[in-house]
Amino acid sequence: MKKQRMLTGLQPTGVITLGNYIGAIKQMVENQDQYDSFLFVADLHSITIPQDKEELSKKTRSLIALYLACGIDPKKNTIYIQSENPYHANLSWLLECNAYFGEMSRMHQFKEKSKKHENFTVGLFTYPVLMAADILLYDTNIVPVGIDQKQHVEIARDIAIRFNKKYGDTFVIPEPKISESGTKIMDLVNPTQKMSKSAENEKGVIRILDDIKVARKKIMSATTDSEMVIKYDPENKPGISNLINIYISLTDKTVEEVEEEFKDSNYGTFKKKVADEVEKLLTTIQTKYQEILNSEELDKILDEGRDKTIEIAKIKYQEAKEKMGFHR
Ligand code: ATP
Ligand code: LTN
Repeated sequence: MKKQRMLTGLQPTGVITLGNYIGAIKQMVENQDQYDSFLFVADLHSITIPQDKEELSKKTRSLIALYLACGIDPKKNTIYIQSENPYHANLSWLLECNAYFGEMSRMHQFKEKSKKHENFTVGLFTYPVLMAADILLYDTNIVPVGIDQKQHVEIARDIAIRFNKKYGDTFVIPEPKISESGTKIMDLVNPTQKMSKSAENEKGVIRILDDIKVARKKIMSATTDSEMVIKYDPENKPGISNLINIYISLTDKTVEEVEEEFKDSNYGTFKKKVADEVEKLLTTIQTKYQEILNSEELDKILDEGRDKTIEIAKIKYQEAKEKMGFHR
């Protein structure tokens, strides 16, 4: 039987965080045998917010190396850079003309990010349509993302359903796949905010390439509460619940098992255990990362990914274009 297609992308906006790893990459690694997997770097999305042009390609290469270091197997995944395939932006335009201003205005991410910048770009607004193109070009069935991206996958579904109705069956309707444990990892200093790659306060964010001692320290000084009970209660105990989420995601234990394991422990003991798990993960990834970063293998993987995805995307783009009436 033909495998279903799974696809996701991350933006090269900084060294990935524990949140990105748990929300997106870990799911891709765990499901790479079961699905025909596509994993890319969403560099076109990253320029919706100003980027340093000297840094952009370095960050892109580093992200690809991190994918591999995190356990993404290039034999089981098609790995590519979004901007190397012109059909993403091309299809995006066709879809923009089938997407409404009203629905785009309701996107949470746009509302949040546009508030942070005095003069934001049109690209920040149409961002979800480009994401829809990324997904729909490849007949994607499953899109593993963190909960913050669920709304964007839903808009991709809406656009696909609308397009199919208007012009005839063209696109597969994708499903978001949200990881069960630790759906949203929060900032360690301000646990009511998402842990974000582009966060300003480094103390709240664990980056996969952080120095191990620094990462441990961040966990040990994570904000908690004045009770001394290790109990999962995101509303009243966001700090401890966030650490529980990190711990269950890295150990594959359940919340109940963790509450039982630490029922007689204090926060310090629990934090140490969480720090041990983070240290284990970071050490493994960092060792592999250094080996991969400057290897020629990386370029070979990217060339193959580019050629393969251009071939597939070209056919889908032509089909969409013709259905909309573009032909001689
Ligand atoms: P930025 O700060 O630049 O917006 P980001 O950290 O939000 O970046 P993205 O590149 O936008 O990262 O997201 C990559 C993937 O990681 C997405 O699937 C997103 O849902 C997931 N993700 C991001 N942050 C978290 C988090 N804190 N917890 C769980 N998943 C997350
Ligand atoms: N918007 C996503 C990155 C992204 C993506 C995609 C994820 C761009 N295109 C297609 C899944 C499918 C983000 O910020 N994480």
